[in-house]
Amino acid sequence: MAENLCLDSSVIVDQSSDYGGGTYPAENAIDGNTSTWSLTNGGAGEWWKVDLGAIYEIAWIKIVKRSGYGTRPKNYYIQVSDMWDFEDSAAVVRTLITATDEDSELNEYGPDEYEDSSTGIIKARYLRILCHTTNQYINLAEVEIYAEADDANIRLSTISIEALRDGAHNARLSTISMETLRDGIHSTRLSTIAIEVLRDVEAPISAQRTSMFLVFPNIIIS
Ligand SMILES: [Ca+2]
Repeated sequence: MAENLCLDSSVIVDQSSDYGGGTYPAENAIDGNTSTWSLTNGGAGEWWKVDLGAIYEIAWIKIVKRSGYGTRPKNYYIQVSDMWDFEDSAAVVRTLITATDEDSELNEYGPDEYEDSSTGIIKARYLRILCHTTNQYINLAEVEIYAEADDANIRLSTISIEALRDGAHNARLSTISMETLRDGIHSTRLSTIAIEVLRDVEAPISAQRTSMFLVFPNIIIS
């Protein structure tokens, strides 16, 4: 299981305003305790944001709202950026989720979860929850962010090689199949590679050496 990046001591958070004069700071959303929560005022465009300290390939975001207050907020974006100042015109902001009144699933008591699809990997250092309607409080028990497993987590689980020889020295058919099993964040991803090599048996092969290099990049096949 990957670690929740937000629990790292170097992570910085901020929020647009502090309800109750700082009684419920932004840090309460990353203290690993769902019974403590951050809380903004209910003004216009309230936000909560986090600086992970480095760029990560984000795979899974989980937002746990305060128990009993699943509609705080209920109309919001989850956005990532490569700049801390999301308001900067030069910032590249990517909206992952737009939660609206009509989106009952995201507006229930949660947790709200977002998982990256295999069509693209989110690379970001900064994440923001931004209300897109007024009179919305942001009341977060916990925000959890998990990164993609690194390449070391690609495990070659099965290698089978079948070589059939015809007579004394003619290689005929070789089959190499491999299964790679990737332990993802909370799912198992499986890919299979099969290679067949068919050789002409008419021409005797006096000596045969085959070298094969297989390079496994960040394979993710759902
Ligand atoms: Ca908390």
